[in-house]
Amino acid sequence: MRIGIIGLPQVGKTTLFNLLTEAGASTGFGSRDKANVGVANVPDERIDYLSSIYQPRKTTYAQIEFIDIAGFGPGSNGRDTKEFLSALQNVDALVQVVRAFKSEVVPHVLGSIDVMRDVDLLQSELVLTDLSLLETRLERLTKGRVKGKDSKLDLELLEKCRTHLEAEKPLTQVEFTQEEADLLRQYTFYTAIPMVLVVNLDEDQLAAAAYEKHTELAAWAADRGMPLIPICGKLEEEITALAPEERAPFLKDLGLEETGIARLAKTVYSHLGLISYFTVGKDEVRAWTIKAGTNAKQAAGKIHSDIERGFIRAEVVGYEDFKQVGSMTKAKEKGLCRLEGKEYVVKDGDIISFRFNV
Ligand SMILES: Nc1nc2c(ncn2[C@@H]2O[C@H](COP(=O)(O)OP(=O)(O)O)[C@@H](O)[C@H]2O)c(=O)[nH]1
Ligand SMILES: [Mg+2]
Repeated sequence: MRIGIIGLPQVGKTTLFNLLTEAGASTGFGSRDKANVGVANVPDERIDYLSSIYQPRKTTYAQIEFIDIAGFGPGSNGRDTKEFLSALQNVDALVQVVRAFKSEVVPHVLGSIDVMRDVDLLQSELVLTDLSLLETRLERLTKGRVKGKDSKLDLELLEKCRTHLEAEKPLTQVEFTQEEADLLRQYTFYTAIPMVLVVNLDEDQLAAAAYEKHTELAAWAADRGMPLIPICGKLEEEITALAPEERAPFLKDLGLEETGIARLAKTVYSHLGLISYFTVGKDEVRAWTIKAGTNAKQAAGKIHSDIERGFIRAEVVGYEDFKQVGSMTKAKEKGLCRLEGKEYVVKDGDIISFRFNV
């Protein structure tokens, strides 16, 4: 899974990228021309708990890859929109960072802070790009230049997309039949990429849980089915600088349950329809990433294709069931361990041991 971080220059993209991936890429003015790639762990209290029980040699969290794409739009140093857009190809989701924080030292590239202007700007750019892609495709289809293909469905699909795009509606918000959705994938429209919105706040705004136009932004995001996550980049940096044991008390003082970065990673994960199942043991406690709806046999294939091919059965204990008794032996004694076949749909938090034949 690859997630692109986008937004205007100087809004805090690289700061967030560093916090997510601990990659240490350079931030600030003049550092914006480079795309950074890194991997982030998805924090998971369940993995923490299972590790405390098993004391494994290795603990592995679910991971997502982030790409910090160079700034887009005004002030992006003449960077070509085309280049920006091509960096977006092959991403599974986007995180758009919008700036609300005030700062004397970091001027906003457009001279003032306005979250609505900024989100509208990027959204229009994506919508317009999709419309022009669409026109090209339509033209080719109507001129019959795509040979050996019944293009009636394609034409209908593109007309449908056009109607929505002209109403400035991102394609993520349009309902498609399975057949249409399959067709749509080949067109790689930008507004069809799921998006999470992050608003980067200063300490005062975070404390007040308010900033200029925050109700409008919340409505805008809700309208488009985008989760909206408030984060204070500066504060997150301070938290990261603390010793691990000091972090929880610090957050508690601020009335927060977890860091904004943790919430962001989790939100991206679930917004993509991803869930985790776990394997446990003395060697490793590990989260495995699957799409919701994956069956046991396919899930086994995440570990190794041999396990999928030779699949016999899955021994499954739900995470909550395990936590009630605190050990696998007790879970089995109490009949909490189920034997499931290949069609079993794996649930988020299932602890699984696969039986297989090679
Ligand atoms: N005051 C304040 N400054 C921030 C915050 N987040 C980032 N910055 C600063 O804004 C500048 C641009 O940040 P950067 O992450 O490089 O932005 P990018 O161009 O979007 O990648 C840097 O000097 C950061 O230290 C924040 O929450 N508050
Ligand atoms: Mg940057």
